[in-house]
Amino acid sequence: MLADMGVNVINYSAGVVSPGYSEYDREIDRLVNSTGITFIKSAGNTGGDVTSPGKAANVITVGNLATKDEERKAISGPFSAHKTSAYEEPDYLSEKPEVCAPGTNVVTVYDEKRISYGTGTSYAAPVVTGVVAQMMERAPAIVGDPCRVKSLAVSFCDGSAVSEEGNPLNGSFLREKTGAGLIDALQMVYGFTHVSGRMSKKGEQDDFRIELKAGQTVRIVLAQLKSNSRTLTKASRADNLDLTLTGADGKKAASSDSARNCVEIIEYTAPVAGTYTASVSTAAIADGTAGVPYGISWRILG
Ligand SMILES: [Ca+2]
Ligand SMILES: [Ca+2]
Repeated sequence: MLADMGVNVINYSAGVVSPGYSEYDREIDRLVNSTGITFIKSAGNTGGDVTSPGKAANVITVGNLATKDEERKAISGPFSAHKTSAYEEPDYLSEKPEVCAPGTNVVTVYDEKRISYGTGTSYAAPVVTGVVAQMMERAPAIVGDPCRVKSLAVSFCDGSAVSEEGNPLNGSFLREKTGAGLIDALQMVYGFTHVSGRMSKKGEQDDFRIELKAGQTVRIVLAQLKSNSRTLTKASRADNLDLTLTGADGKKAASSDSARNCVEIIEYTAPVAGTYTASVSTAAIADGTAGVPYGISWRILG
């Protein structure tokens, strides 16, 4: 119904604690897959389990970074996840949250007479939703394409802005508590290439050529959808696409090949100039899946 009204992006700052991959997560995965709406969800304020539907593979889940102190003064980075920001997910589901935003001591209008301050992922998620809405204005081709939106949103993140303490990597460049890091809207001014595709069988591969000069660093982000309606368990994971970068010499330069994450990220500095090839490959696909949509984006960092 919202899709019929022309809604392109939904912010959802709510949720419930539920074990595993719940019916709620599954329903929102189905909604994103069938409508193309981008669904942005607060991770939850449990300090532990991510709330549903934040465990859904197809949503962008947002954590809260402690960017202000108790006196509401700005502090400098690297920032930690706020102690209430939820980050735990079952080990057969995609790493959550994918991105973070400031959500600590955020100034809000309380009522007609009062200004107040709020803390929680509910404050962080709308920051990302706002950035995504601006992205859609700037690049209308990504409207209705939640994979490309997620790929770009993750690419806009600054991983060095978050603290590594108690926050281990869980897949290349995705941290347990803060995902790809702090979303940075200013990154939108940089040149991005973004493409959509669809994989329909195991062993299939799509190649994208990237010209690099010696010393240039490229960041490549692949985001895939869960495109079927089955439930997810340890024994029945989402379909699995992986990302590889091959050098001009035909040798593998870098790869990101998590079996569970729906986002793969490569950051690579070219030792020599040449044509590199980013490849999206299909590691696993369930019987009866019509096709797994994906979005890939890349940009030269410097
Ligand atoms: Ca996590
Ligand atoms: Ca993968």
